[in-house]
Amino acid sequence: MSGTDDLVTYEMRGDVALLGLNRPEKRNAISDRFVEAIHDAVTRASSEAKAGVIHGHGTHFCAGLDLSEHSEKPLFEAVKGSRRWHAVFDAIERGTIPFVSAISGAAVGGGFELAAATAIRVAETNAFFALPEGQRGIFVGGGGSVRIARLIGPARMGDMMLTGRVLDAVTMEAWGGVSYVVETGEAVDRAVELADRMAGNAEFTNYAILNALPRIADMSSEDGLFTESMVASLATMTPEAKQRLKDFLEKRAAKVEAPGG
Ligand code: 1HE
Repeated sequence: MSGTDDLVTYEMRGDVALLGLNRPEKRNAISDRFVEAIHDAVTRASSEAKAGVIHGHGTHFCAGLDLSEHSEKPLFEAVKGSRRWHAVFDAIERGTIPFVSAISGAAVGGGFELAAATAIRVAETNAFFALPEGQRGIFVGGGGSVRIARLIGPARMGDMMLTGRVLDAVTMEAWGGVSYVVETGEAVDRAVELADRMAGNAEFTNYAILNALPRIADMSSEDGLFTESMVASLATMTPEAKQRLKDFLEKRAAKVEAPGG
């Protein structure tokens, strides 16, 4: 693990890999070395687990870019650093297994960008979200202009960056930036529960959800519908789909239950 494994703890819970950002004394601020540790852990999880959860040790999820390193960087090094974040976060967003983020405390700047790369965000009531790049004189560089803008809309993202406003978990849920709000101390358990549910899906379907949906969103309607037909047909061809459909038809698979049912 290239000497970086202490920065991200790794544990398996059944089929789910639990990745813990482990630099609490710096509020899990992401240094260059930390990006590589995240990469190593994501690569390991992608080969060993069926789903993953990312959480932060200490009281905060992640304070974003390590500003102490960034201030020293020459221009081209900063560009390469940002591109490395893109590659690592892309492996989270469009890899082979789905990830869930469990957010407590700050999800700020690059911390919010990291959470935005996961398929689902679970936030505790104490969580807060900000994009203080305007105040710091920098710009998002970890994929936020694409991922966060798509989650909450470019106008709201611009509002956060321009004004430095800080949103609580409930407001961020209303804005579409998180999917679940839970009590303090409960995010990891809920995230593992959701990841476990995803781990029970057909692997190819999970892969198609992660990889086809964002690409189809980038396409024209015509191209998107065509691509959808191709992906849908491929999914149906897998032995796993054939078995699961047979199980349903022979009444061995769970039905869809009405909420509260
Ligand atoms: C850091 C960082 C950091 C904390 N880089 N060292 N991100 C920010 O602008 C957020 C800056 N951080 C904060 O606003 C606060 O630290 C928190 C709200 C996250 C947490 O507050 P608190 O009171 O719990 O902790 P603290 O006392 O502020 O910080 C503890 C230590 O962590 C302290 O160092 P110490 O040596 O004085 O103990 C802080 O300096 C250090 N620390 N955050 C470096 N970010 C790919 S582009 C992405 C662009 C961005 O991410 S911009 C947003 C950057």
